[in-house]
Amino acid sequence: MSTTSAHTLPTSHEDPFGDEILAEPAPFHHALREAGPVVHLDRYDVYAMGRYEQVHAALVDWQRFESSAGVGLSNFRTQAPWRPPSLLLETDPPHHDAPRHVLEPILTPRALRRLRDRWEAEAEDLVESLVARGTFDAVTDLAEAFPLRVFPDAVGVRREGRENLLPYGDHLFNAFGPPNHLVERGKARIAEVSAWVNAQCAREALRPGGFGAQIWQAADRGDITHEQAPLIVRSLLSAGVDTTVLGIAAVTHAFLSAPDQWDALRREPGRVRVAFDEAVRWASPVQTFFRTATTDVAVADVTIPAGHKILMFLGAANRDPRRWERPDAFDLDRDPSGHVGFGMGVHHCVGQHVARLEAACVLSALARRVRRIEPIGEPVRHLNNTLRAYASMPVAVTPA
Ligand code: HEM
Ligand code: OVM
Repeated sequence: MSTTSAHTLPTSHEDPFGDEILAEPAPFHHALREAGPVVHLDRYDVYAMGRYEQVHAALVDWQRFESSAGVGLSNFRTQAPWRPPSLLLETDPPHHDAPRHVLEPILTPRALRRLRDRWEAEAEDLVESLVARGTFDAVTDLAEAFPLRVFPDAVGVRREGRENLLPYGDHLFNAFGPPNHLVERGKARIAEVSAWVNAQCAREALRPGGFGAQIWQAADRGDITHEQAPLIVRSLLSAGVDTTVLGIAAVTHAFLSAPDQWDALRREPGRVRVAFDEAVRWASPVQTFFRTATTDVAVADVTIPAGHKILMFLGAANRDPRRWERPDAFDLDRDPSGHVGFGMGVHHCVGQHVARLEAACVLSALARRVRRIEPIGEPVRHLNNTLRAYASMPVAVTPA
């Protein structure tokens, strides 16, 4: 990184969406934070933030850092979005308010209590079968298997076709980045995959009582329109699967790399919740999101010109040594609250209690039944423009 243009605005020629940085982002994150509070990425003519202070400040300032021009590289004001924009992620107040107020009460910890017993039983069942096998793939057999068992049921989506959910999310999160080979890779199947996802958002497709049906009931009450309801269901199917898969993969990876922390969790299983939040800080399954400057914005001693995109590196902020002591350590004794892995401000993750409950069920079952969990091969990453994703993570477990 160099300081070529104005002497206060460092420039980087790197491509953060190139295979090398996606596979191992830490060195780039370090360079970005060290270069300054704001860095110009000349390859895309966007501004980037990697320090906690500026990322946090931008996330809570929706008036100057808008989402309604899209939270990917492409600007919706000049380029047509690949799908109708999300009524949550890709809007700002006041349009954001009604969808948000509808979704929030459906996903509170209190509202999720009725799911708890079933999800715990499913986790026990899955973990029991994995312990009986002794070796398995922690990505496909655990991190993907559990959410795919419980989450579509909770939304109220039928069984047939669920294999479309992961490819849909993979493409959606790739599409927040530049139109590179990762986006091309998803294009072949996306028409068919999207058609299935969109069809599941219709009232007739959703089982009574699930999150999806509750969204339609909110439309009947007049809290949102009947035109908005299917798009809000689509948000659950968009944001609710790959993210939790990668959250569970991340916490598993964290314990593989810090076996003493596994022993600590087994001694005090009440720490499953802090373990998951610390893993979300440590790994940041959602690595980046963009905003767009609504006006010229002064950040530190740099001015970001109106209309420009700003790339916020959640993963870099979550390991900023200015904010975190020993940021690279996965440490159950730390207080991870305040991390930006679920975002911050008006768009902060509305599904985080769903993610936490899923992870708590899986981790509790593992902590009860597994004395040791060890890698039997290197974890293999799956490249995605936005997600810190894995293809496989071979492990062996010793029963408790
Ligand atoms: C928003 C991460 C799980 C639904 C967000 C944002 C982040 C995030 C970073 C903020 C986006 C922004 O500021 O532009 C994660 C992670 C998860 C997770 C790391 C799992 C570990 C879920 C689940 C659901 C969900 C399970 C659904 C049940 C949403 C929705 C939004 C959102 C709808 C948009 C909220 C809004 O704009 O008001 N998530 N998420 N997420 N998340 Fe999550
Ligand atoms: C949505 C949506 C899609 C992707 C991610 C997300 C992390 C939300 O369709 O609302 O939040």
